[in-house]
Amino acid sequence: MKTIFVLNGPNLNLLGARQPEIYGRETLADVEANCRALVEPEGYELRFHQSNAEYQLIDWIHEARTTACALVINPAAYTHTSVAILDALNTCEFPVFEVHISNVHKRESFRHHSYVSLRADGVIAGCGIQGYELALRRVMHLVGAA
Ligand code: CA2
Repeated sequence: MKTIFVLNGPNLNLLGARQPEIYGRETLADVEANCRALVEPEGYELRFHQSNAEYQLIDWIHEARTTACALVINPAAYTHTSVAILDALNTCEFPVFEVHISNVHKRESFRHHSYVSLRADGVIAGCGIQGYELALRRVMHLVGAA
């Protein structure tokens, strides 16, 4: 069975609880349920995680390196700061997609630069939580039957 990792960075555990005008009212549990409903009937295994710790995200990327066929990541604020996450992603040979719930390019200038985009095969921003499903559809198209 092919495994897809979906990783979420700091503060995304608060999704739905704060700033609904930017991030919407749905929770991270809703995001996970939507992702599962999309990929599991197609026969893929989904590993869905969130952490506020940079090292934990890196450890999951390392685990994905040897077990996964693709990875979708919303690195949250680490998008704009983390060379360490970029370095970890650069060790992965499978498709990597970067997702942002908000349109980072419509926001503060410090959100316009992404280290992760230097590795990502595709970037989806500003499509709300639907961006995760869009990324997963692209992943399934690329990696083929589970
Ligand atoms: O738009 C996105 O998905 C972001 O990755 C979200 C990050 C932000 O730093 C990026 O620039 C863009 C912030 C995640 C914080 O999530 C919250 C969700 C609800 C309430 C408070 C924070």
